[in-house]
Amino acid sequence: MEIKTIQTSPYTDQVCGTSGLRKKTSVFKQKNYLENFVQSVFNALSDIEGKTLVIGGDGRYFNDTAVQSIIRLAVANQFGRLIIGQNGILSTPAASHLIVKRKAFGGIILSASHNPGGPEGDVGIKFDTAQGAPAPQAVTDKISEKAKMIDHYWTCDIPDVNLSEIGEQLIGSTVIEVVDSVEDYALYMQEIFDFHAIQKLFQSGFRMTYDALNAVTGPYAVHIFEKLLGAPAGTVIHAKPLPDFGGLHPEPNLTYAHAFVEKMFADDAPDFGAASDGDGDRYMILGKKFFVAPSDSLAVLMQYADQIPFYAGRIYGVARSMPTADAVDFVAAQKNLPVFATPTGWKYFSSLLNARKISFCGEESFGSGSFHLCEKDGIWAILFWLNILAVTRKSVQELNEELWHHFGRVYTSTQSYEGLETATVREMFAAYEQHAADLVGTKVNNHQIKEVGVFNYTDPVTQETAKNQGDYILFDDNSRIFWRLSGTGSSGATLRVYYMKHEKNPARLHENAADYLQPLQEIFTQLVQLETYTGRTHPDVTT
Ligand code: VG1
Ligand code: CO
Repeated sequence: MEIKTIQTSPYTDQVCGTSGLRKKTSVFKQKNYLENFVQSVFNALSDIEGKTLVIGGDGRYFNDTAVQSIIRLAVANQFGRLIIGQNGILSTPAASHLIVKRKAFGGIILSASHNPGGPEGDVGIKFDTAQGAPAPQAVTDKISEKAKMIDHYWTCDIPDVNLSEIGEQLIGSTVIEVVDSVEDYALYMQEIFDFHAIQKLFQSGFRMTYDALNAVTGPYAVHIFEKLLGAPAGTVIHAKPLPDFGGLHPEPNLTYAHAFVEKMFADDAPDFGAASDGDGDRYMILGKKFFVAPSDSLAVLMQYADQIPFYAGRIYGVARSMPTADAVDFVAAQKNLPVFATPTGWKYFSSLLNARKISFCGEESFGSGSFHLCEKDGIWAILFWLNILAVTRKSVQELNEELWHHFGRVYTSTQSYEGLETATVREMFAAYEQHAADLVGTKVNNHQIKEVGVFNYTDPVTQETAKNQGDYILFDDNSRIFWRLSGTGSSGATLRVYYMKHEKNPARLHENAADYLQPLQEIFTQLVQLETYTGRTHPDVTT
């Protein structure tokens, strides 16, 4: 087998965002675009020869061609072993687990996660380190640096590898191993949760619907929920991963998964509803006619963590991203455990998880996880809920409302304005920042402003800093507005605005979150002059 050196020239836009490199499919299909980036990843790492690399993706359009290209580059770069999910499929958490279990050097996950797929949609690449964790900033910076100066890559002329059959073959000096995408992950979940208790729950007539949104988690969900846990066939819907996700949006939230949400609010709704995003690292939980806010979900998991034997005696602390409402803080305080607030993006949790400063972490965007692996993990979170439901035999709504009655409810809502002009948004931010300091002590729409600021973060383990992670306004009653630009979009700018307010009045615990937080939304739009700058009066997505 001959290794070929291909001359190339750099693309200027190969810069990683919140979670790897994400671009329009048409951008990824440009000549040498994928190869440039993958070779830059390899160039940024040293000593790859003979090492093991995990490869898989969420099955979206371009997944299969991209996996074959990556195999060629990895063989030419002389990796010792490639572990590839069958048919090129691996969820992000399953890839993370395989990396650690098989002591791989790292992994390449082909996914643009919650961004739509298809020829008009997006493609993405994430690189995970040997800890199965998203590459930290220092590594992604180095990758981008290498991408800026790349002038050649190495590949080889080999036919497409048959990824449908499990087994091993040697190509050049590289072993190509195709593995079952689900098996190892499912075994791991059985180590963590009490499958026997959950089986009994299903035997008692408990009904669940899981929407895999035709994305990566279908095979995982069918195997775990239906086969191992005995939920009736048909519990998992949209189970087949499809290149275009069957037209469904791969981000489960109140806006995009509307049809599923409606099902859960119907009179004959099952007891429990769940869904995951494109690459399986996020989840949405619903009870019968009841939606669980991600920040409340994290609080419930924390409250009942000691019921899961895997975590008994190993509950150290919890972290949430700064924009995530602080419901979990109250649970942690009662348990006398520390809470960390990090910037958006899973990479900021990794050091805390590895140092065992925390056991659990979560984001407002429907991602939660624990030290069981260094990625967020949708199916894990859903199993966690099932385990709690099995042990307590309470309903989803009861579990939530008990916390509200005890600690008060932290109302929260996230609003996204998509497809804005980056320059205009920056101008709008700059104009606001000019007068921001003067706002302290003033009253806007009857809300007294206590503090304004920019969120800067220093990692308590590595001491690395991340600056300008979002703007915030804190009010006298501790309600809060936080806003930042999304780092996962592939065109224009997406503004995300996060509202939260702690309500202790028992008579006001059951309101619609978006309506309840409307006064804060009005303050925000007024203070940044949203309509003047962007022409927008309503967000595209409210969760
Ligand atoms: C979004 C979410 C963030 C999440 C990130 C990656 O980022 O807000 O919480 O970690 O997606 O998720 P942004 O920068 O668009 O707000 V995923 O499921 O792509 O791995
Ligand atoms: Co995802």
